[in-house]
Amino acid sequence: MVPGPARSCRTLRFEAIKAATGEDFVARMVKLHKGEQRTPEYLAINPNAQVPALVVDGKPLSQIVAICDYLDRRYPQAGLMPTESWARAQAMSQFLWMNNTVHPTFTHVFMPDRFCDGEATQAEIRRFNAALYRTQLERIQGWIASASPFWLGDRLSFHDAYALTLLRWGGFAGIDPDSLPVYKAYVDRVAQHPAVVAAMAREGIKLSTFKKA
Ligand SMILES: N[C@@H](CCC(=O)N[C@@H](CS)C(=O)NCC(=O)O)C(=O)O
Repeated sequence: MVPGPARSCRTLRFEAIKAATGEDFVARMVKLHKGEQRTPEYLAINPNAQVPALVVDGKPLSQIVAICDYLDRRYPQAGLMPTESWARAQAMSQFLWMNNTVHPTFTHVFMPDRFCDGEATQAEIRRFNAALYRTQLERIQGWIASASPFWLGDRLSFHDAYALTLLRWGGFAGIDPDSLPVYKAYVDRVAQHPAVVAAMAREGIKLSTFKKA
């Protein structure tokens, strides 16, 4: 399996599956800052030149939602998504919004050069999307206000992995996690789960990325 690079807690879902099923995986880091996503070897795995990608029995799969849906169906005993139809649809709706809206907003903050030329315009794209990203984190904070202890209840889910990652990225967007206290308390709780501890240690990342100006 090739879960993608470090820096984003991407191996968390695999650690959760390992804890629940004993199934192991191999993580390979793809260094985006070195352009490794554009090497011929990686493009053969994901022609979109993006991480993450999952390789199962030599066959590649890209897109976070497709990867998680596959993992959930292959390892239902890990309980990473609800099984009841309506609860699953609701959970999928929230998961898709994080993937197709919040994640791309952060991409505009982190890589504005992908969207336009010129430093001034890029700075404006970064500023505008950092403010937008904050409103999106606030919406997630509203969703997890009743999380007990995790997003979907007793068990860790894909949602917890994404929510942790998105708040962590907030620090890179200049968003102080202390200004989202309910969200931060929830992520601090998630970060104590043994699968999360293992994933963060494996990837060598810290929870806090925010630096006061
Ligand atoms: N929709 C994609 C988004 C993946 C994505 O945006 N990946 C970013 C890192 S967070 C990436 O690989 N960027 C590399 C680049 O743009 O060069 C998915 O769900 O997998």
